[in-house]
Amino acid sequence: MATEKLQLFSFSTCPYLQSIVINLKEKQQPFDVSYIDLYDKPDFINDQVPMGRVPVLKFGKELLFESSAINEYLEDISTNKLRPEDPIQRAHTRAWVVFIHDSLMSLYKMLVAKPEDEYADYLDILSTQLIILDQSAATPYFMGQDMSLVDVEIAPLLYRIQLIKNIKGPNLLENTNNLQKVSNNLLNKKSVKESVPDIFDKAFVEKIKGFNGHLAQIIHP
Ligand SMILES: N[C@@H](CCC(=O)N[C@@H](CS)C(=O)NCC(=O)O)C(=O)O
Repeated sequence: MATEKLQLFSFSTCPYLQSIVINLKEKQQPFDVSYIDLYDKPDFINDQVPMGRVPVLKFGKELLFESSAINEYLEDISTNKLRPEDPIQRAHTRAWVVFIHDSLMSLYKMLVAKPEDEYADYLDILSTQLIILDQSAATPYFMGQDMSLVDVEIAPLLYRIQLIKNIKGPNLLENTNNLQKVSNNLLNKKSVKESVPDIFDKAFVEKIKGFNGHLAQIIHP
């Protein structure tokens, strides 16, 4: 595993950061997180990272960006593997990661949508994506008996879905079965519980309120 100190840069409610943190915790790899101001990013991010997007992983002279590439890198250097050996299963893993990132984007659009019909459209798109995930999910983990990179990537989505339900927003897993079981299992894991800072739940609600979209009008935090 890495010998140089791993330093992550992102902001506190970033789902892509959360997936890397879960991965590092599962691998019991020490790391530091620096939370940055998205409106005042450090120069090295503006200069070296395409589109200035975080999370970024720095160690020694290296700088990596794109959370799925970072998670794959962590697999490559770790003995505690979460990525399957079989090439077909690996391809499935990568494909589901792309699909999960698309679903996170739908969630984000649902959070920020202002007109009710636009909110309803993204709620619909996300619900469909969750049903597709449910139809492919095994239990207790997404790919079966063992935790995999798909779980690392889907946990931040499931975490947010649970928070939205807790504040009387829509129950997005209502029409799912296996996905609910995967969610219960993952959200009870130490690596997932400890993957966000203490202020996370409050910060996430504040973020929803700050978007001032339709969801902000209907939740009861
Ligand atoms: N596909 C990228 C997405 C990264 C991304 O969208 N990051 C957001 C934070 S969660 C960001 O940096 N937003 C600020 C910006 O685009 O300037 C990944 O997986 O790393």
